[in-house]
Amino acid sequence: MRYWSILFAVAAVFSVGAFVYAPFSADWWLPNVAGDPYHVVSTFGKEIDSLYFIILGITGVAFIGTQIVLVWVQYRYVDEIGPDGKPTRPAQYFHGSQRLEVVWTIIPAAILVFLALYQMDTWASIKLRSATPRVPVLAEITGRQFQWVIKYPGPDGKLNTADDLFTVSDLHFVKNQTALIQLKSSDVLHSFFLPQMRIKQDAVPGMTIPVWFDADTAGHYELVCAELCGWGHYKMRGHVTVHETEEEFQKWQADQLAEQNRSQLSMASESQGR
Ligand SMILES: [Cu+2]
Repeated sequence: MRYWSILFAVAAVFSVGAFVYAPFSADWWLPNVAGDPYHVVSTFGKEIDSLYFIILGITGVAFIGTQIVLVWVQYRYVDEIGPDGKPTRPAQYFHGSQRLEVVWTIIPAAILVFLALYQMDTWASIKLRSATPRVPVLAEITGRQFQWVIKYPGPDGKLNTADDLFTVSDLHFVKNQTALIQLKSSDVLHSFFLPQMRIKQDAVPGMTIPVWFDADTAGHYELVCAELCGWGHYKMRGHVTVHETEEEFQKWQADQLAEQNRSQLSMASESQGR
């Protein structure tokens, strides 16, 4: 039945078409700034994206090639019954082709080695502890089922003091400043994911992992968990606010601290009243 190969061809044409069309349609493409869809906000975002495009190009060529072969094989070797009621082309069994296997092992291996070497500098500059920028820690972020507990050092700049500010899944930092966080997990594996800043880092129980990023455009972005961490995984969607100026950030922090103290006071007086 050649109908099946036609059906597969339609699916292949549709998916190849979507693949080719996606880069030209902002809504389908990588997450960036609202109203400026092709602008990467973080300093190393461009580097990450160019690596992504190289991998996408290679896998795209392989994808289109395999789709063509898939449809052609289905069409060419369709099961046909002759007028005598027997298959016109009986099945043949063979033990495979060693040459073909060598070729399709060596080519992907060579591509993987190339990618591994090519991305090394980018990885080293973003992920290695030795490359951690020497800036004050913005916050300690602890993933837990199912929220991001964010602890800011407060006005004294030191963590674990009386003026620490706590927020839940609400991350704030300042435009054009390197934000350095200490990432932790208090239960299972989570993955700290800032799609617009091209940052993804696992939060591992028992470890404190430095993570840094920046943004050249003030605004609102997303913080999500990219690790399926339990039934409430979807709830770990948080908000990121990039402030235009340091003053604006300080003001936000002061307001939040006042609010935090007020609610603590009211909780204390409530418990005394009982
Ligand atoms: Cu999670």
